[in-house]
Amino acid sequence: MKINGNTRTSRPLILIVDDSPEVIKMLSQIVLGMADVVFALDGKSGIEFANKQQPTLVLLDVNMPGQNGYEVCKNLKSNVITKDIPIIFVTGETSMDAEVRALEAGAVDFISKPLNPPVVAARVGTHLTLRQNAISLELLVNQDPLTCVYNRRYFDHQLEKEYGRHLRQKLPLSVVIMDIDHFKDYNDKYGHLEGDKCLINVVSAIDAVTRRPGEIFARYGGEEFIAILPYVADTDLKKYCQQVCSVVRGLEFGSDNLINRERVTISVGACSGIPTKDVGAIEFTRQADRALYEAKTEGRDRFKM
Ligand code: GH3
Ligand code: MG
Ligand code: MG
Ligand code: MG
Repeated sequence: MKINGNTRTSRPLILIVDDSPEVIKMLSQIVLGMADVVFALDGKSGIEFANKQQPTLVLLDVNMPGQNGYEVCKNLKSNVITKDIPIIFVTGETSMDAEVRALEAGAVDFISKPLNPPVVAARVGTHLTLRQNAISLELLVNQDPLTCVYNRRYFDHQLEKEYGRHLRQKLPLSVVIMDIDHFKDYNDKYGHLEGDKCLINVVSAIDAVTRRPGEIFARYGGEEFIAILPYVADTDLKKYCQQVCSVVRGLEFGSDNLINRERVTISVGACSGIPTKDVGAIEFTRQADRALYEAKTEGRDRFKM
């Protein structure tokens, strides 16, 4: 999947969770120049919002009706979806105890009232920058620079996760490996830069048909790509394999002179099954790779599963 995802790279978003509209108003005025601002008047709706929108940063009150700030903080920190969002406590509490409790609950900072606007702005600014740098790095670490889809590092990590999830649920999972046929010849004929363009187009075409929720598509290496299809087996897997072969076959490359349009094909190997304890995720990849090899030896431009 082309990485556009749910991590914010453009204008940051700050979530203020506080039961006092006056405090929300004051904090909003302080940070509005740096970020978009949304608010929640209690912990429960703050948590719901954070899960849906994944703000860049949370400003959190301690004393609120319902869950207090420490509980909200612990909740956000124990959830994979929200655990990396920095939380700054902004509170009337001034004791060292309160500050320690906040930091132990996972907060990155603790600001006591009365608020000094320039200090609040400076601290919020620092944590926003740190978070955005972390998001950019995360993207770099997981993204293939040429094609902008996920890279092998991310894929391997996700496959382990999905494998575990499907093992617990006793439901089938598919892994599909795709390799461009005779791509060396394409490079030899048109040069490496044209080869790169071809790769980008092939990736876009496959990416566009790998869009169901939870599906992950990555560049596995050179001219090889790989997909995880959760809860997919048999007929659906076959359909997917036919579809990727067909969309790539339909692409046209090369000169504008219609007579000389170049085409490429891919060979595809797939493996599906319900994960078991004694067979690891790597075995799915290995089997898909063996199927790919068969597709190659049987003449290419086809799939095997
Ligand atoms: P087969 O059908 O057996 O897969 O043949 P092939 O030529 O595709 O396979 P081979 O493994 O011999 O060559 C892979 C080619 O892919 C060679 C390499 O230069 C090219 N390639 C790998 N990564 C890139 C890339 O990032 N850009 C370009 N332009 N070419 C790449
Ligand atoms: Mg309060
Ligand atoms: Mg190849
Ligand atoms: Mg290859």
